[in-house]
Amino acid sequence: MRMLVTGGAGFIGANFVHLTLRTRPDVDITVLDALTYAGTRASLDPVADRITFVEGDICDADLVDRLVAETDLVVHFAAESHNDNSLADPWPFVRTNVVGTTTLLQAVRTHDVRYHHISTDEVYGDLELDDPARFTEDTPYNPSSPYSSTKASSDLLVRAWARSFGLRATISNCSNNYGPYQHVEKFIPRQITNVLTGVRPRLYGTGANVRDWIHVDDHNDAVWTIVERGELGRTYLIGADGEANNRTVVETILELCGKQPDDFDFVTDRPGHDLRYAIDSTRLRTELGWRPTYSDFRAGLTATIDWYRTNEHWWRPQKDVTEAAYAGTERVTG
Ligand code: NAD
Ligand code: TDX
Repeated sequence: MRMLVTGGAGFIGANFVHLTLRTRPDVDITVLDALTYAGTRASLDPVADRITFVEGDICDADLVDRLVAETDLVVHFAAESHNDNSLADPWPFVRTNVVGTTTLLQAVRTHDVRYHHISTDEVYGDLELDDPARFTEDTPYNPSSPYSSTKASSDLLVRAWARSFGLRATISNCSNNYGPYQHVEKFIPRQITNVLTGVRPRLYGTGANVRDWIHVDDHNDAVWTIVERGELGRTYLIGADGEANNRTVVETILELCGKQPDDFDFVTDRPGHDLRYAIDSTRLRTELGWRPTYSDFRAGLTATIDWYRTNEHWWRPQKDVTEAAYAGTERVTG
């Protein structure tokens, strides 16, 4: 089978390529990635001779049409993915997440290719900290940020193409991922690399916000489950029951790195900061029989810290420029 992976030089897409080569070595993989600040070929170095890499933009309709014509399956990861960046400048988010997805959908429609759309739980907005509810496939869309609203838009475009044009598509909405090859702008790698470089971790607001953490390999294993056994036209939520507040995550990273658990700073809160995400993945588990394998968040974090410790050459080039951008908006508050 031939597969086109968009955004395969980014965090989740690169891990998806690695997992696929380990578990489905017969799949013929082409990666399409624009190599924005968030993508690097270094994430694919270990498998460079086993895939075809195309540097290009998902908004380039001619290129996308040519690549889609030559494939059996598209798994679409490419996106602008960071909420803080979307608050500073929403335009790249509208372009890549909305126009880019539409460009892919048109090509997939023309060539009648199976399509899987990668999305986020953030399309559902947020939950109160003390609300026992979790998101399900029936939760109404209510995105908060430019990032999540462009992801919600892209999901709705997929649903429309499936209904109006019979697109053979599935959608997954996953919770917060962690693991190797994640850009240091994101919460967990930022705090790990801060500690590794002698800088205090930085918690937005009070650190009470809750995220539902899943190891990236569990996310990608669920994606394969949906691609292989999911019902066309359907949405599946992916989550591993990994709720934790940000302060607890930082304290755990500090402890696992041998530091004092209160060795962090509170900084300016993110505008519109979503309080809590929580996924109910019952549909995926009962209908498709999927289960996560990384049930121990501490163990997953320990392995991730080890990865960043031994792969400084991978993250070092991103670190200073990322921190310089944060320094422009962040103030220590406590
Ligand atoms: P990332 O920012 O690490 O990677 C995105 C990749 O897309 C990069 O390699 C970048 O170069 C590429 N890209 C960006 N614009 C492009 C364009 N116009 N054309 C071609 N390539 C382009 O993102 P990620 O964290 O790996 O997220 C991947 C997908 O998973 C996204 O769709 C995101 O919304 C979704 N998602 C992420 C999480 C998470 O916790 N990170 C959770 C749920 C869903
Ligand atoms: O330095 C920080 N301090 C901090 O307290 C950073 C970078 C973040 N945070 C907080 C904000 C969030 O509550 O940590 C939490 C996680 O932040 P991010 O890593 O920016 O993730 P989030 O905004 O939750 O979105 C992520 O999960 C859903 C991904 O970036 C999205 O692509 C995905 O859709």
